[in-house]
Amino acid sequence: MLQRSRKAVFLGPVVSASDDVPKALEMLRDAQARVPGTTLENMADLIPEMRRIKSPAEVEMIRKAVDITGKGIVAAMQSVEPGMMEFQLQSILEHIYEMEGAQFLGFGTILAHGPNSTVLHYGSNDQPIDDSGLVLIDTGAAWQHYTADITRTFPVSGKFSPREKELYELVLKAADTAIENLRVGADHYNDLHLVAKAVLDEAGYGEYFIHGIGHFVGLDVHDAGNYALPLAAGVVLTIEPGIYIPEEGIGIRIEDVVLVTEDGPVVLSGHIPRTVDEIEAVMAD
Ligand SMILES: [Mn+2]
Repeated sequence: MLQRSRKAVFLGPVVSASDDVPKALEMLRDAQARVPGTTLENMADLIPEMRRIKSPAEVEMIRKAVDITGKGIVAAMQSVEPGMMEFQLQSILEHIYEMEGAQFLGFGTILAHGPNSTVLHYGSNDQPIDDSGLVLIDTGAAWQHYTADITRTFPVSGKFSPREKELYELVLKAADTAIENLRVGADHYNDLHLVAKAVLDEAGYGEYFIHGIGHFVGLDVHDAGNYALPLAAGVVLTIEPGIYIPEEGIGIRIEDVVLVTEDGPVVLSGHIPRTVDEIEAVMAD
């Protein structure tokens, strides 16, 4: 083949100096030693870039995954009862996904009550839910291999305490501020992460925001793509500010899936209850 085309293209991935040379490159090096005058072009960015920019058909699959996830989250909000185990509420959520036709999860569900919500990658989901505090669910049903990634935080009682409401609305303000800045040409770190962080800093809670503002989502929950590139139409990413206060046993994260368009951001998960009023109303129903 090299004798015919005189040109090879490497699609990656590019690995670090301490890793083995990829087999494909080793094979090409041997082939090039036998066919002089051939070139090797590095196109390792091609597939991650194709994955960063979603086609309308891909967006529809993500939208479907988000809608199914929303139905599960609403069911969990309406089903939570003191005395349940975390994994029992998780099974109600995931049962809805299956009944909606989604056989697979995009990633393991985090379902954390009270102090467990301050543990960033909590996943044992094996503790009892008592009648106080908040439940944090970070979850995504997958549809045709595309996944959602949504977090909602809600009170077991169906009503936020004044303190919970104060902190929740602060996180929501940080999320909305990042989403307002989500436009074609924006910079992921400066225009999204830092503006959300500034909202939390101003209220004195910046030090409790201990992770990034969000990530690309699609075929993978943390999807491929270069974060250094300015945002472009067709990018789908999560916006997920959070604050975690172990000394109060309160962890709050709000995560939405947002599509970048020429006309501004489209919050694909915006219909899933996310304000204090929306959550309290759906839980009272
Ligand atoms: Mn996420």
